[in-house]
Amino acid sequence: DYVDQANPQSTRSASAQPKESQPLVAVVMGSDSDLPVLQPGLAILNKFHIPHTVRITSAHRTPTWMASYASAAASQGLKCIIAAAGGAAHLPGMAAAHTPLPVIGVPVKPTIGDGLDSLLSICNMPKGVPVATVSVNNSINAALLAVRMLGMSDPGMRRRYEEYMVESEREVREKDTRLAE
Ligand code: RP5
Repeated sequence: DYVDQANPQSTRSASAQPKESQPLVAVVMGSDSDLPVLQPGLAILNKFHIPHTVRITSAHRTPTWMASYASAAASQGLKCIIAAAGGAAHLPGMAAAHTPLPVIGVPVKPTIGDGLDSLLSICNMPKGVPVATVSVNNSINAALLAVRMLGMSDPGMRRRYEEYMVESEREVREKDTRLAE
């Protein structure tokens, strides 16, 4: 569920996931302004039927909540965290500091600039605290990386990923064929 931290009582679904599913992936963001960037990644998680939860856990505006959420994530049964933030993008790194789970960082392009600041803020972590960082606004790759991680212990998931690869290749080959005609 998507929970607006300014109004936690008002919950609306951003992912259309069945309520009864145990979330395996947490998708967290620094602000609800990041949500549009995350929607393509959420579509990937839905395509692979991955139960997930979507939350706002700002490293700056809700630091205590962010730390408690990341600290509890592993014991909640989550398997990985996708964390998106822009500008002074501290959320992915701070989440990684509070959890042993793999954290995938999505740099969000800020209003000013091309997003290089977000990218470097997320990937330039000190040794010992890794964040797997995708390119600016690339929530699709973040979600696909999460699928690959889950596929390590879920043969069905890995099979669906292999089917996705075949499907992707077929799409490109069809485009190539049309161009060559
Ligand atoms: C970051 O600041 C958020 O991740 C967002 O990308 C950026 C701007 O937030 P808003 O001012 O739009 O809420 O913490």
